[in-house]
Amino acid sequence: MFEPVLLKSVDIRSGHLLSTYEAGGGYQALAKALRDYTPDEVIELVKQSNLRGRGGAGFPTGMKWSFVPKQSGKPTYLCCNADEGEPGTFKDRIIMERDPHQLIEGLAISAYAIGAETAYVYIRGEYVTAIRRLEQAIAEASAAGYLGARILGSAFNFTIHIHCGAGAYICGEETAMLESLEGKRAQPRLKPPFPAVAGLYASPTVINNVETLICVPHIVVRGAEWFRGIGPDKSPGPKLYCLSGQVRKPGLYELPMGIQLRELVEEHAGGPLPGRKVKAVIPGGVSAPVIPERGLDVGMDFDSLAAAGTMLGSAGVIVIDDTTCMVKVATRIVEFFHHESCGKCTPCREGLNWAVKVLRRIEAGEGTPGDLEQLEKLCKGIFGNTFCALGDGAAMGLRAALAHFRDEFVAHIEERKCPYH
Ligand code: L3W
Repeated sequence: MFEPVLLKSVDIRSGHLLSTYEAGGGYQALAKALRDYTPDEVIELVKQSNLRGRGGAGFPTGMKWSFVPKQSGKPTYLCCNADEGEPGTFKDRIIMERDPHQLIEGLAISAYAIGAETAYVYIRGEYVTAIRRLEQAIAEASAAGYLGARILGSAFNFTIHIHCGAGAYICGEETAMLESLEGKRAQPRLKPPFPAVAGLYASPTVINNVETLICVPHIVVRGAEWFRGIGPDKSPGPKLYCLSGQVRKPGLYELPMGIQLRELVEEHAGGPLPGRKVKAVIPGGVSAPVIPERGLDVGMDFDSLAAAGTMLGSAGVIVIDDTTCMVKVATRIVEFFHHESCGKCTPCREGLNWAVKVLRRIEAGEGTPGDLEQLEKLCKGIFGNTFCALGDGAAMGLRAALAHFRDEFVAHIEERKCPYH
């Protein structure tokens, strides 16, 4: 039987308070890390655990930490990406609202490992309750000596600052986030150099997602083998899945990495609404290409989903049933990316604008015979030709919708109307 650890306190009314967190064993991982491990040993432990980043790309966390140069002569920064803007994704919000000390402890241990004395938590501005709760928790943790100077009698000093976003999805892209933190317009930087070498104020900077950071205290307390024992060896650990769309029991679920998508949708989320059938699932936020129902027998982990032509992304699982028009779904998703494009790269800025126009006319029953080929050409022009993953996400999603649900697009063009209306 799988025992949830990341969400174990989120249903407790006082879960956001220090007293509740301490009563459940909170901050013992920080004490253990400072007492028993050198920073390099913490990095080694996280490497051994095979923890991979939960923000979208699944990069090995311990490896990312080990890229930080030891003697750069500059301060090292830790940034927490809490700009949860991916449609269908709400896991980090629940953690920050209901169990913010778990994040603070994860930040403190991670900062100790990489040699950072300062962390910035970049939070989506709309997350008003999460911001307030995290501010309160930082104040409580500072008063109790878990933050500040000489933490728990050690030589480790650590401060956390909160920075609120202002409603731009692009700030979730790590280098745009750094620009925004520096007070500039949030446009992605070219990589390399990667932030681990030259990030915030050109200093070494580690950027990790909220869920990645909260795994760290559990790895310190329970060990790397415990973590690796959950789910696939190359992509292990407890995982938060956000279930939304046309299912009976939408919500946030903690289950092993690698669980079958069909089990997640049909058993845990209760399956489709009465009288309906699942038609398709978007497995990892709208950046992840859609999977038709016949593809649901796939493990929810980075490698299995990549092999299936999609990705785990933020694990925002959006279920689409047989009453929904896929042309409408594709149009809304491309409209979203077009709206959120920062405009820096021409293929993304112009290509998405063009794609939205074509999709809107198909949806309205005014499509023309060459439109699908035009959309495919646009996807080809965008994919791989932009600084960041935003354009790629849009192009991959549109390509998948065209490939799997071509008949619906063709029906709109030939019948000159939406068959669902
Ligand atoms: C040092 C190297 N570091 C790679 C680091 C890199 C980054 C991570 C992954 O995100 C997905 C996509 C979006 N030396 C390195 C290195 N790194 N090689 O590893 O890098 P990469 O380039 O594979 O992916 P990416 O462009 O950072 C693409 C999603 O992430 N996304 C994430 C949003 C996350 C939030 C959130 O956490 N709240 O909003 C944004 O684009 O969907 O799936 O750290 O620096 N040789």
